[in-house]
Amino acid sequence: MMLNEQTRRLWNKSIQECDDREMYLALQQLCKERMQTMPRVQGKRKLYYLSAEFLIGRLLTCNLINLGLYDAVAAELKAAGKNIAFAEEAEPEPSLGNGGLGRLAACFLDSIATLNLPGDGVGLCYHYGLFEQKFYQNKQFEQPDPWLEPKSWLEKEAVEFTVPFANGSVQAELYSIDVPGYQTGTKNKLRLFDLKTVDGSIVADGIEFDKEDIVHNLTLFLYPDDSDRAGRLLRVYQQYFMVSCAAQLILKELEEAGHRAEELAEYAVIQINDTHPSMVIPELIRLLMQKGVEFKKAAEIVSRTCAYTNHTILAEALEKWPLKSLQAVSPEMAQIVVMLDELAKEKYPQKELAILDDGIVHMARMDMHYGFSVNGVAALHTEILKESELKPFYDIYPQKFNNKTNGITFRRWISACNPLLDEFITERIGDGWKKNAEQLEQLKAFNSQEDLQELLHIKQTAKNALADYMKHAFDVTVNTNSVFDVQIKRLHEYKRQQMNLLYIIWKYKQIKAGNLPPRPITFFFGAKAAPAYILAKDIIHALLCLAQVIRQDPQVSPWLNLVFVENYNVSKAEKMIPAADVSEQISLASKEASGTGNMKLMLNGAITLGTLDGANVEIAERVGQENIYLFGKQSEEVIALYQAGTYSSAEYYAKPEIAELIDFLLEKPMLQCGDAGCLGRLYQDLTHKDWFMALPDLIDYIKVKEQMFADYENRTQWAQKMLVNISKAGFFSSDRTIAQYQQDIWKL
Ligand code: 26Q
Repeated sequence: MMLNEQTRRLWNKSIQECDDREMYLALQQLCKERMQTMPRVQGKRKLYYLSAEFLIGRLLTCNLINLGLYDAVAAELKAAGKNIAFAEEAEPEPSLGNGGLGRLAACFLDSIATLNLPGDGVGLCYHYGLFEQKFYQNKQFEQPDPWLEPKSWLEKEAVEFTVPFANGSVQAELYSIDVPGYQTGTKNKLRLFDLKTVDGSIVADGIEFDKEDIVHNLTLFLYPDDSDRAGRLLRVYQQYFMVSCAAQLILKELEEAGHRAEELAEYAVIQINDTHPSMVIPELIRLLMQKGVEFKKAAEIVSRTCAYTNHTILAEALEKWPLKSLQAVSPEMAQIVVMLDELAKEKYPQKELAILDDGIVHMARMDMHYGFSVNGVAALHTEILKESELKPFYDIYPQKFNNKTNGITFRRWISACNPLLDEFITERIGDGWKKNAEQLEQLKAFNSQEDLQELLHIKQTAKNALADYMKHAFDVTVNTNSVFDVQIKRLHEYKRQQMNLLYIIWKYKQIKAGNLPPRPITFFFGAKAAPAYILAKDIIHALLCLAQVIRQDPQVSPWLNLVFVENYNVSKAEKMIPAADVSEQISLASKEASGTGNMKLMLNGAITLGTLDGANVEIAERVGQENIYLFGKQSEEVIALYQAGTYSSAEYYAKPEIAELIDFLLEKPMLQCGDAGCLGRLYQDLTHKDWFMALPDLIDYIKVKEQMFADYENRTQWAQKMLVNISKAGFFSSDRTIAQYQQDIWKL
């Protein structure tokens, strides 16, 4: 009944008379009204999770679940002859993140609220999220992706701040999105700042716009990872705008709660999500000094307030800005950075510990000197930080270092996206696992023939659903009897989609030679490449060309299918993950800080094929050798190879069995589908550079993958592996991660 009231009030229509969009908006309004009257989570100390990205995805389903409304609403719709799925599909996806780091922030918000911890997310309200990916002539093109609508989840707050840039001040407005806890009756908020004078009409062709026109462009776009240098200064403007607003908000709330500026650390804690918000440290100090706090005292207060999370060990991804850039954006803030550097040098004069070195500001170093906690995002990652990447800092501040292995919210990554699996679990062990994920362990006992058949049936149903979606959305046919092998993540050389490409070429050649696999295989890819990342785009091109070669080959196409899903995002992930049989986690060991897709796929009963990298190590520890397929060099060996500098891809190319796979890139079938320039560049890279060492792991990868496809044919044994994976996934709940942040760092 509650929905019918809503559609009457909103549209003066019955449920039956509403179209999908009207239905979606009525449901959104229903949630918003419920959340408006909900109290905020209370506590002494408040967390501010500062992040340039919150990849929240669509909100309707998860909000209905957390508010306890989902079942009632779905039933009401069903009684009216409607399916809630169509309303869900009408929601535009806010793509306010690049990938893992942004999605992690979104999972954390759900868990923070669910654990009843007082904590808000603070970031930017980009008008276009990450670009929309389009394929044309087997290449990626980028389009703006508007997501804001007149009626959205955003609410305007009655707060405005002035941000003082060197060349004039700008005005900021604040929007917020309510974040309800799962069955808590309380909420936190995601606060997103926007520039008042932003103007979408300056966007020209594709995603091109005037990068100098700060007053109109500042919050238009989210920066793609590793983007071009031409627009770099804009990134500094964005970051300073974000942290200046955040710092003003934090001090305002402190004051409103009746506390003094000197008491900041007692009442607030700031989690700095990678170095993107690191300028909050000098900015807070600047504002405290304006309030009369002396510099050293202000630095000490802020150091007890801020904690830093590192998400990468790729040296080229650690942010460094020329001091000149900071000065061009905010001379006052830049001056504080210089003072912080001098203060740190008094105690620690060593070059490798310097914040400012040769005119360059090392953001992570500022976080480590002036934060009270530094954490990595998986056990292996944190060890590597301590032993190599950040070793000089670990030597002087060992007590600051700690690990927080990433996690994912089970509300979205099982309850919302895989309701049949949710039901399978709940029927057997009750619903306690939704609040206490470790209870999933109890599922392991349910391994009768009947249970395992049921599990296989649920997987098959999800595969059928994905196949239906591929048909109506892309007019692509997939064989639902094939193995679904899935690699979904940003396109990066270190993630090694190119190694998967070489496997598929190998398989193609095997089939041509008459060696047929036990059953057909569908290789799914989903990946965006940063617009300026040439080699990543070449890999996409090669995969799309290979897909066409396979499609056009009647001898191979009954056995192989390569499906590259255009514009991979959270909504696509929610469709692909429940349907996956195999989870490709094949990064070069030591390079993937954690990964979180690996956890989502495991939770949904996919078996991991991977290297001992990031959180894969902890997955392997929990499921045991029989329930995961591992291959390739281990991290110590890789690190030693880099140190020695002896790796030569040419030596591997000298092996005929490897050469024939790479050579295929430049043979007639591929050249007929693609661009010789792009394919040639990839060929050159693999044969002369291969910086992320795809070739040394390739033969082992092929061998282990073959074993895995053979094992897949023992369906009950495979289902047993699925069951173990699901039952061991409890550790990877973001509720556990957040409980650890609370216990060791935040102490709210
Ligand atoms: C930096 C400067 C200029 C422009 C863009 C950037 C930029 C933007 C985004 C740099 C990095 C990112 C994103 C990094 C990221 O997503 N890292 C992933 O974080 C996950 C959550 O911890 C881990 O699971 C992944 O292993 C890690 O790659």
